[in-house]
Amino acid sequence: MSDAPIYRLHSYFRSSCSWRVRAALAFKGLDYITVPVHLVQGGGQQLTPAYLAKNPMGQVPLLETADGLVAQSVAILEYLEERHPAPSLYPGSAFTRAQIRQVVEVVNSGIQPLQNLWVLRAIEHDMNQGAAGARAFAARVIERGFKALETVLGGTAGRYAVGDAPSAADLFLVPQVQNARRFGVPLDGFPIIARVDREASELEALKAAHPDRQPDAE
Ligand SMILES: N[C@@H](CCC(=O)N[C@@H](CS)C(=O)NCC(=O)O)C(=O)O
Repeated sequence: MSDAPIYRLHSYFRSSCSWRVRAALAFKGLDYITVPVHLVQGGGQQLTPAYLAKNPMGQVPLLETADGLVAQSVAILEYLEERHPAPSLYPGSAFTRAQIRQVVEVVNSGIQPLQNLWVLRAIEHDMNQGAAGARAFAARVIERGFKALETVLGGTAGRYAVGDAPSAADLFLVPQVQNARRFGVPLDGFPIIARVDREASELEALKAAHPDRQPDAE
């Protein structure tokens, strides 16, 4: 590894999607510079014209690479995997890797987008459901997704979300469980999710990427 970090990550400490990418960078031993993007202050720095020019979705994470900008955590993880294959975030056979991607997508497409900040703001303000209504919706979305995820993990989990090796699946699961806690979703009904979360949370990469350990943490 060269002395100067080759990556700059636009990140918000509390963002579960940024946590995924921070963990992937740490897992692969890649140094990077954090560029904080405050999602709340001043109406949200992700919505400034300067940031939208970089990521028209107005979201973090966003990775600046020597090749150019990459947004979307799944795309970023796969880019990092191709650039730095070892240690792999998608270990195992073609089928195992498909299982990893299945868990990733349950979180990435099936749960997180429905409890994203702008969605909850729309429910709270535009649909006049108030903060409590938005929180209740987020909790409902997570609970619904976790019911499915619990069943999926019943078929895939070993020590980690898929088998006995850590993978991208764990990097998506742990931050989503943190979201569940934030929105008051009890894990009692999801013993496999809770067990995998406990195990995977011990991974150094996920610990280093934890929201509380970020330079922009409040
Ligand atoms: N599918 C995208 C989702 C990114 C995303 O939803 N980011 C959230 C934080 S976790 C965000 O920036 N939200 C800002 C907003 O909703 O205004 C990814 O995986 O990177």
